[in-house]
Amino acid sequence: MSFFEKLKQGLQKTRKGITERIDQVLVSFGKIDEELFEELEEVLITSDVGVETSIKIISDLRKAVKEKKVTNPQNIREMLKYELKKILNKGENRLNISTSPSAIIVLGVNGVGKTTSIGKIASLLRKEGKKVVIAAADTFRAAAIDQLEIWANRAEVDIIKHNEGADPGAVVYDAIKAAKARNADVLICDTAGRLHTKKNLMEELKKIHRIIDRELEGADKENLLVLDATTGQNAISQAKTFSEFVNVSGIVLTKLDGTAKGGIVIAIESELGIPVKLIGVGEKMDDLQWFNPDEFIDALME
Ligand SMILES: Nc1nc2c(ncn2[C@@H]2O[C@H](COP(=O)(O)OP(=O)(O)O)[C@@H](O)[C@H]2O)c(=O)[nH]1
Ligand SMILES: [Mg+2]
Repeated sequence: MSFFEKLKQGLQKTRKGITERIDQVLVSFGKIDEELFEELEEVLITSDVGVETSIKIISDLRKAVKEKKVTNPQNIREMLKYELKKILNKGENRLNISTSPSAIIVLGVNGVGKTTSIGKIASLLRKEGKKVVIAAADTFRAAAIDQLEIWANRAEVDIIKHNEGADPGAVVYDAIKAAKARNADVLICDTAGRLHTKKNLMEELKKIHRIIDRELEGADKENLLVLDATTGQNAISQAKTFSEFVNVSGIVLTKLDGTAKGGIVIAIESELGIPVKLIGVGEKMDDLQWFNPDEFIDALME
C-alpha cells in the first residue's frame, strides 16, 4: 500500500466525521447562502478544529467566495481545501536535526504513545541512513525500559538503559557518551509521563535538558510532545501545561486512526502555534508518518 493510501486508510474515521459531513452539506444546498457557511462551520467545530479556528476558516472562505463570485456550492469544496491547507502551512514541519549528533527528547503524559513512537521515529530515521541511539530515560517502571528495548530491536538501533528507578539524567549522560563514541547522528530520549507530582516530572525534564545542553553544546535539539488525538481538547491543555515548563518544538499526534475528530490537527497548529511534525495512524512500525499538511488535507478530502 502506498504511503498516501495508508494515510487515507488511517484517516477513515475522520473522513467520515468531517469530509462526508461537509459533502452532505454541500449537496443539500442549491445555492450559497449564510446558512451554508454556518453548517460548514458547525462541522469543523464539532470535529475538534476549535471554535476560533473554525470561525477564521469559514470567514476566509466566505470572503473568497464573494471575491470570486462563486455561486455553485460544489465549487466550495476545493476552496475549503485551500483554506485548510493555508492554515496548516505555517510552521516548519520537518525535524531540525542536522547536526551529528543531534537530540530528540520525547515528552508527554502516560499512554499517549511516547515509547512506541520513539521506536517508529528511530526506524524512519534509520531508513534515511541515520545512525540512531535511544536513551531509556523513563526509569519509572521496569516495563517501560523493556518495552523500549523491544522497539529498539525492531527498529534495529542501539539502546542505552539502566535499571528501574535509576536517575534519568545518568541514563541520558551515558547515552550521549555512547552516541558520540559510536558516531551516531541522532539521540532519542524517552521520558517518564508520570512521576509522584507534576513538579517532579518538570524538574526531571529540565535536568535532562541541562545535561543535553552541557554535553551536546551547539547540537540541534527537538522537544517533541506526544499527544493522543482521541483525547481532543484535553490534548490542547496538555500542550499548554508542558509549554509552561519546556520549549516544545514540535508535536507527535498519535492515534488519528482512532478518532473521527482529526480536526484536532488543525486546532493544534493554529491555537498553539506549535508545528505537528509526525502523525500516528496505527500501532505498527510504519504507521507513524512525517506530517505533510498538503498531503494530509488531500488524504482527508480526496
Ligand atoms: N491505534 C493507535 N495506537 C497507538 C498509536 N500510537 C501509539 N498507540 C498505542 O498506544 C499505547 C500506548 O503507547 P506507549 O508508547 O506505551 O505510550 P507511552 O506511555 O506514552 O510511552 C500502545 O498500545 C500503542 O500501541 C497510533 O497511532 N494508533
Ligand atoms: Mg512509555
